[in-house]
Amino acid sequence: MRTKTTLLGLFIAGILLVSCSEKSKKPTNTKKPNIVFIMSDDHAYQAISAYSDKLIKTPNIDRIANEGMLFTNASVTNSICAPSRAVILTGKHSHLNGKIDNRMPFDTTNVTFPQLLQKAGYQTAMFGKLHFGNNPKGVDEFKILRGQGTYYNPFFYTNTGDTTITGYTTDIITDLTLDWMEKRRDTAKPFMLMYLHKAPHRTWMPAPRHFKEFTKKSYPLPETLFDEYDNRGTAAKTAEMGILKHMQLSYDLKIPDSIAALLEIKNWNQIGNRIGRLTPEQRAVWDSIYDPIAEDFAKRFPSMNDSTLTVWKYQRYMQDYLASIAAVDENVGRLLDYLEDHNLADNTMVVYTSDQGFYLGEHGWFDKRFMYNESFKTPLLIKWPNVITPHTTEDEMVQNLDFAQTFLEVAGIVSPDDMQGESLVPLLKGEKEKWDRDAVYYHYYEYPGEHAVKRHYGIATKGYKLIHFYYDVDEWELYDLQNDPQEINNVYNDPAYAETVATLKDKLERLREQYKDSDDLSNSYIRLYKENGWIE
Ligand code: SGN
Ligand code: CA
Repeated sequence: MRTKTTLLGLFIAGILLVSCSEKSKKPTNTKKPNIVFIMSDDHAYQAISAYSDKLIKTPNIDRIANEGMLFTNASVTNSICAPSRAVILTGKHSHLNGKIDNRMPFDTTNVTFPQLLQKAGYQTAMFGKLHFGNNPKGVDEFKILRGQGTYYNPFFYTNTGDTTITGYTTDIITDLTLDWMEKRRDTAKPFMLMYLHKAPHRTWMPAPRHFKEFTKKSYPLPETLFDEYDNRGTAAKTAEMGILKHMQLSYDLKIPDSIAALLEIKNWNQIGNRIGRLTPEQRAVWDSIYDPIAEDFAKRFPSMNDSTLTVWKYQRYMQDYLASIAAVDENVGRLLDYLEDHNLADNTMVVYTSDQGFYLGEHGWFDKRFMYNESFKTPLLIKWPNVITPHTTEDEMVQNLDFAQTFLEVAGIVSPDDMQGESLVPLLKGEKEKWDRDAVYYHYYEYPGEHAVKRHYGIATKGYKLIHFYYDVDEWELYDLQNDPQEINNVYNDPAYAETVATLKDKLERLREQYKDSDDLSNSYIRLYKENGWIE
C-alpha cells in the first residue's frame, strides 16, 4: 500500500500546479447559513416523484423541490461512487484529484471543502457512506460505514473508535445524525452536515416495515427494456449489467439457494453475507416475505422464456429498489422536521442528490457508469429559504463538480484557484445571466472491471452528446438528444451530422485543455494501474 500511495502522490504532484490561494475569512457572526448535504447512493432521478411519479412517491424529498429548486440537467463527471464523492469534496475532476475509480484509495493530500469550512469556523460532521478507503479530513465528527456498508447491522468507523449497531442502516444513519444535532452541535457556530445514505445501492435490501407493501406492487416497463443495442457501438453491447443476463436471482433478487438447486439454474450466485448479517429476528421477517415469493417463482420458472423472465426480474428489482428508497424518503423527512422544529430551517441550505444516476431497466440495464442519460444525470434538489424562489425548475447544465465552490461561496469563503467547478449561487438566486456554461465534460475509467463498461470520455451540450470509447476499442458515438432522447441511435457516421461532429470535437478538445485532461494523462493512469497489478 505504501508503494501505491507514494507512487500516486508523486504522480499527482507531477501533474498538478497546486495553487491554493484560499483566502478564508473567519465568520463575524453566527448568521452564516448552515449547509445540509444529503446524498444517497445510486438513487435514480426516475425514482423521485418531484421528477416523475411513475414509480414512487417521495413526499419528503419532494419537499426540498417544493420549497426550492429542482435541477433537470444535473450530471456527474464520472458515474461511479467514490470518484463522484472525490469530485464533490475537492471540486476537481477525477484526473486531477486522482480518484479515478473505486479501486484506488483517495489521496488525502487533496484539499476538500469541509476542511476549508472547518478552518473558517464551521462545525462540520459526516454520517453514512464515504467509500474512500480512509477517513475524512476536515470533519469534527464522523461515523462512516466500512466500504460499501451493509443494509443491516452496520459497522462504522468513527472518530472515537469503531462500532457495530444493530438495526436498519438507513434509520441508523439518521439516528446518528439527529443525535449529533441534538447533543453535540455547537450553537455558537454555523454547521455543515454531510448525511450520506448507503441506500438504494445494490443489493437493494428494504426495511422490514416496507417489505410487504412493495412486494405486492408492479411497475410500468421502460420502453427500452428489451433493447438489443442496434445502432450503438461495442461498449453498450458488451457491458455486463443486463437484468436478464447479469442480475442474480439469489444475490440480487433474494431467491434462496434451495430453490436454485431445485430448478437446476446455472451460474447461481450465493447471497452469502448479505443476509448472513441478519439477526434471527430480522431473518424471520425476511424469510416470511421472500420464501413465498421464491415458491411462487419456482412454480412459474419452468414455463418462463427470456422475455417473461426479464419482466419478472425487473419487477422484483423495482420492488426492492423502491422499497429501499421509501426508507430514505422517510428519514429525509425526519431530518427536515428536525430542522423545522428547532428553528434551523430558515437559515439552512438543504441539498439532496445522489452520487450518480442509475438504470431502472432502461436499455435492459441496472447499474451506471455510462455517459448515457440515466447514469450521467443525477437528481439535484436544493432549498435555501429567502434565497431560492420556491417551486423553481432549473434546466442549466450543472455538475457534482460545482458543489465545493457553491458551499464555499455560501459560507463567504473564496475558493482555491485550482477548483474546477462553478458556484451555483447565481442560479439559486435566479441570476441566470451570470451563468454561461454550454457544455460539460465526462470521463469514466473503471475498465477492465465489474460490469465491463469500457473507458470513455465525452462532451454533453443540451442538444448533443459526443462520446469516445477507448482502451481496447477506438469508437466514437454521437447522440442527437432532441430527436433521440433515449440515445438509441448513434449518428456519428451519418453525413448529415458531419459538421456537428467537427464542432463538438473541437469543443471537446478545448474542454479537455481547460480541465487539464489529455491522452497522456489517461495513459499515465493506465501505466500506474498496470504497474500496481490492478489491471492486466
Ligand atoms: C459493487 C456492486 C456493483 C456496483 C459497484 C460500484 N456489486 O461492487 O454492482 O457497480 O459496487 O457501486 S455488489 O456485488 O457489491 O453489489 S458504487 O456505487 O460503489 O460505485
Ligand atoms: Ca453509487
